[in-house]
Amino acid sequence: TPRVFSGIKPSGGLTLGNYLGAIKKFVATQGSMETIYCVVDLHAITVWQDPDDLRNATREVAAGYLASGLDPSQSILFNQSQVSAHAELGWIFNCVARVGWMNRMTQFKEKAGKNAEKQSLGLYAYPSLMAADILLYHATQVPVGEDQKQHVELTRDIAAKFNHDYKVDFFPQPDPVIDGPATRVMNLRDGTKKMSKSGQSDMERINMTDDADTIAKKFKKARTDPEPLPETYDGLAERPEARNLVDIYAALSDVTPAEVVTEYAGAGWGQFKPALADLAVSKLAPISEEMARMMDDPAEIDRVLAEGADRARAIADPILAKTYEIVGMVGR
Ligand code: AQP
Repeated sequence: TPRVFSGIKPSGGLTLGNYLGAIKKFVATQGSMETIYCVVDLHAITVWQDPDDLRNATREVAAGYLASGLDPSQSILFNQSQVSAHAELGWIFNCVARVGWMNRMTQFKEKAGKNAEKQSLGLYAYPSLMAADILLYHATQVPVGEDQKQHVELTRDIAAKFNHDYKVDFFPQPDPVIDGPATRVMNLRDGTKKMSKSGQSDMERINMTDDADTIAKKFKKARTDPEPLPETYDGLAERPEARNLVDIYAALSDVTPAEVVTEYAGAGWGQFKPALADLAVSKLAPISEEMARMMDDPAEIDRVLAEGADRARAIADPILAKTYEIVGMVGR
């Protein structure tokens, strides 16, 4: 059976983007394939994280996975730093990947802005650690949001160069799995930017822990244009904010965006936004209540993560050992 790997950075609280673009799909994949899901704490520290906030966010992301339906008896769930093979293979891939490849990564450019010189070296090298996360398990399916597509493609390049340089057929070529209506959930205040955990204003994102009133307020204040909903989905092509809200509605209700447009053709925002808020609350409230319950017992979350890490290590350690042997490291 194909192996699936994906991860989420504990760089803040989970957003609706993380839920629709990642977690919901992780849960849907579970059962049909071998699934490994990670809280990638080593990635989080590529930008400054207060240690207490990092601990809290790591548990919150784990609770988000579990409360959304991830079952630790069906999937391996752990945090990255507990399996040291990630950092070790990441180093080897730093020596395989080329500086020119990293220079083409659009996420680094977006995150660094004009301040590239002031960023951590880790933020720049992030994609080669991500390649290690995936290839350490010989995973071939990587469910991600649209923003991570380029990094999965780089993972393929790293695997191919490693195999070529060492004349082996060891690392497989993983595929990004990007489908459904919400592969790129946009910022509620600016439809040209994606919704992020670490965006400046809280009003631009829905957090998975937001209460019903906050969710309603954020959708009410979400930027839109004055036009009502069009008759067809094509009518949203030049209306990024409007399209985003329709896409979110579709993803939350498991229908296509075209079906949403048909249902609400000609409706104004005064009608659509409250309907969207009600839908979001009905889907998110049970999850956030369960997350809150779990966060009251952090020791139980830590226990699940430690057990997952044991199972992850059982797969990762032999692959790392073989990699060291291929590279020519003397070991036991
Ligand atoms: N807006 C989004 N729409 C769809 N999918 C998204 N993902 C993130 N934002 C959206 C997907 O969630 C998974 C985990 O992402 P991550 O936490 O590893 O990193 P990120 O993509 O950098 O997420 P954020 O929320 O933007 O975090 P910050 O602000 O800290 O950088 C990935 O599969 C991602 O595609």
